[in-house]
Amino acid sequence: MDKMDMQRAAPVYIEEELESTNSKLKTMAAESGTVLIARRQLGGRGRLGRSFESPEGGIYLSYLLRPDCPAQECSGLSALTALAVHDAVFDVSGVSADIKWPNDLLLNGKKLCGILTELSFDRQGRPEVVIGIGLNLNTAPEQFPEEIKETACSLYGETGRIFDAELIIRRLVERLDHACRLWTGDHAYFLERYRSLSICRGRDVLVVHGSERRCARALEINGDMSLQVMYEDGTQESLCSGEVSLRI
Ligand code: BT5
Repeated sequence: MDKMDMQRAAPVYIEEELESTNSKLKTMAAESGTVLIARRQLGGRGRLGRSFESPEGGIYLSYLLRPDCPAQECSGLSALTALAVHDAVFDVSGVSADIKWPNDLLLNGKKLCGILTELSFDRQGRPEVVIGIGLNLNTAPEQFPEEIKETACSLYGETGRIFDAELIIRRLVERLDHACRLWTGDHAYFLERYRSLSICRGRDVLVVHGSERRCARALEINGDMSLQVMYEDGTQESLCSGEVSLRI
């Protein structure tokens, strides 16, 4: 496994090809802060059993974190990650992507990045989180399969510029390190930034619960990162990211 030289305690590994960086990192019994990157994945995973297309050109990165907080407080980590990716992309390209609750980054309404955060417990019962990021960086639009051609985009496709993958990886790891260090501190700052970059608030959305679909108005992102929505009959619900997908 190649190692990237970065001034940090935990290693950053790079592989040409893996099934899934999240799956592999979980098996490595690695120290907190370890990063595993693949240039392409054969079985990239999304949420709820969905797949994440991972052709050459994208960045597929997993970050292991053993947080000093109870498991129930880990739910905000996806949001924190979305901010870190937003900032790393902005640092390198000057492009400010939108955040779509809970964990997508969009550019011109199309998906630029997906995040999959998986929580498990070590032998002592402490939480262990693998944060997976799939970022379409230099992916050519024709590399996307037909099913997602209309809904996916890459930074290259939207700007016409090719970006230095190593530079963006370095910025991303720095941003994630910084965010994870601050994680046990004040969440209010993150929440405010997340809210301000978020495109859901005040929009009409379609809430998908399994096979059921309901129209709703997205009201606010709550302090626990759930999304408060109001249905057409006036009833409200606070949605957890694990249960629903939003269609905007
Ligand atoms: C996600 O799931 O978007 C989370 C994706 C996380 C991928 C990273 S890559 C590194 C790490 N290792 C892994 O195995 N996974 C993580 P979800 O919100 O469920 O979205 C999945 C849906 O996005 C699919 O059903 C497609 O509609 C769409 N999609 C698939 N591949 C895409 C891509 N490359 N770009 C944009 N959209 C995509």
